[in-house]
Amino acid sequence: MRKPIIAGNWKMNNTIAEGMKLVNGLTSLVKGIKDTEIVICPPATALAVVTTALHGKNIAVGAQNVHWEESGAYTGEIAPAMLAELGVKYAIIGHSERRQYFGETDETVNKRARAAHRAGITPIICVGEPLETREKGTYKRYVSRQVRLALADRKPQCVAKFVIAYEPIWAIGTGKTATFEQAQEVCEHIRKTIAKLYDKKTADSVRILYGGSVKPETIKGLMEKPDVDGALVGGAALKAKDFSEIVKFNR
Ligand code: G2H
Repeated sequence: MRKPIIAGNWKMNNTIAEGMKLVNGLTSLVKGIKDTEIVICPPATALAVVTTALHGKNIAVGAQNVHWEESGAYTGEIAPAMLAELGVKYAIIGHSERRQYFGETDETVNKRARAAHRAGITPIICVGEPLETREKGTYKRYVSRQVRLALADRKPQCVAKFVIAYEPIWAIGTGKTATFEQAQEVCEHIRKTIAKLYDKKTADSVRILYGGSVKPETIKGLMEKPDVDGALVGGAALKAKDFSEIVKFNR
């Protein structure tokens, strides 16, 4: 049985004051929920304050990126141990916005995931195809290649703990959610890819999320699909009420 995860990606939104307002609202709205893992990923500036505020609560904190080296001359980057020290439990890695605007590659995604795992941080590895690949019909091949390169040289016991988020680029922030069937098709394909690379047991352990314009109205249909284990939520994670409704998809 895979425990569902609902993760909120705040992207470059919320000052500490704004973020804390959201956290306080959310904490009371999701109080007592234990059957779903709740994660919020604030910008780096708010991580210290938010992890302190959520200590011992049922909401875990994730970072939006992590560097692969332990320390050194990497201006602007944050090392895994620095995040772990704060109590950060997850790190989003390879989001399409990082791939598109900040030169993230499959190779750096692989290195970041490895470094995060070593520091006890669960990577949430993002994959997903652009519109033209979807239209050409080669999206499954595109996504399985991203998965293969992200996981290259990792042992099955590590991979079993990873989280993969399928976020078709054409559905991100556009209001166009993939249909439930489209999400299931690719999430199932990702699981089959992992089974081929490793084994069925590993593939059955990995949690696969869908991301791209997830809203309170769409979460239930997505979660009914057998290979969708949760969601990575952007826009709707910025409102405590919307995000809490997504978290409570099974209520
Ligand atoms: C996809 C998603 C969160 P949104 O980027 O990672 O954002 O829900 O706004 O499409």
